[in-house]
Amino acid sequence: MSTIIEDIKARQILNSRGSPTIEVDVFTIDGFGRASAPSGASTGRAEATPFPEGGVKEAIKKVEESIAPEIIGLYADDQQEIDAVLHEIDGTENFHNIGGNTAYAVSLAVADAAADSYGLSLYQYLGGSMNSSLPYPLGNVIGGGKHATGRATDIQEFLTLPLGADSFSAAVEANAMVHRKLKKILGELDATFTGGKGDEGAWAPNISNDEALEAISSACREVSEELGFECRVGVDVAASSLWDSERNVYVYERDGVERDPGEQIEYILSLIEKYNLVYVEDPLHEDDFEGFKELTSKSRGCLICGDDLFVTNVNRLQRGISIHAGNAIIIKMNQIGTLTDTWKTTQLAQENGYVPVVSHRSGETEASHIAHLAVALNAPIIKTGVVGGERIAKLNELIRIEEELGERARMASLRV
Ligand code: 2PG
Ligand code: MG
Repeated sequence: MSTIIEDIKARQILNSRGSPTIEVDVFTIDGFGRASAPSGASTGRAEATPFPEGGVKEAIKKVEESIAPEIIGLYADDQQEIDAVLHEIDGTENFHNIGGNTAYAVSLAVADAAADSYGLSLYQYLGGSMNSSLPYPLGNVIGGGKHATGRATDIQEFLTLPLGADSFSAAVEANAMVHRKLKKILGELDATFTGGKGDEGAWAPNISNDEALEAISSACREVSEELGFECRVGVDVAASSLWDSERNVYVYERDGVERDPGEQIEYILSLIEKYNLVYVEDPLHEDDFEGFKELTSKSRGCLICGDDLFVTNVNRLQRGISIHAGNAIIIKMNQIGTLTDTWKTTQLAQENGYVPVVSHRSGETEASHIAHLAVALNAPIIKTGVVGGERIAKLNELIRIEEELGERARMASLRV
């Protein structure tokens, strides 16, 4: 068995929005790995640059001309070395030269090839199979913001979290039921509703934030009663998309309201209380560490999660930890580029009691690596969407992993 890298190929494929992205194949002497990069619509300013100037075509050239000559001949199971080489070739802080998505696809395809060389599943190779746990699926069921258009909700995502489920399969079923029930509820609320969905498969009706919260709360209640376990509600405000930095206000265009930072915190606290929210992501804009700190200290029993705030970056997370800003972090590998960096940030989060939430992007491919990543990293939550082939690919993979783990399968420990 050898993990020596013999060849690496890159090509342009499409993501779920029909936009071009990069896919990378890695061949070792005894194995093969493949990975493709997702892409965001509501991206954080501090994220890795997705592609070099010149886009996907240029990224492919970088793989062929700069990365392949350095990586061929190295061991695919020396992930740290591979990721260090990617940083060295790039030479900037945020993968400005080769692109974070290029780094993502190479780094992950190498791990995929190493796992295959050993005859292991990716989660087994990365995390081992004795201590692995399954994450709770956090599912986007109603949405707007930058993931939809027209008169959809200002808040980007209304999410369901089946906290009481005792298996991953039961949890997935609960989320699908919430999504199905909402079709009927939303049809009654919005006479113009055509069943239209946003980028992640969430319904995109023309309703207010409050109406959306009422609707998802009642769907979750019904499902909880039918299945006999707790199903709770969360939101991703994606507040950077609402923030007007010149006037220092959050603009809720659909709802016709503006809120200054103080009012925004009060508003979020009132939603947490009224709807018993278990999860709030990016309630404030991406540079408001102090606001996150205030909200975290004033809220109880709710995960306050940083996405655009932390961008999976260990330094930004460290800054948050030092002032107790938030208590959860979105882990999107393509925000930071490599597996090693992703692992470091997740470790730091776990050591400091922050809940890591492994997440999809709004533009996804059919690849299911993040399902393996969530299990390997022991992340208590995976955010993947509820319907649509590229979202289902992750959920179905987790159902298979649950089956493969057999008696050892257990849900991650998640205390809110
Ligand atoms: C988010 C994500 C995924 P995007 O804001 O959390 O839901 O969206 O990939 O567009 O950044
Ligand atoms: Mg987000």
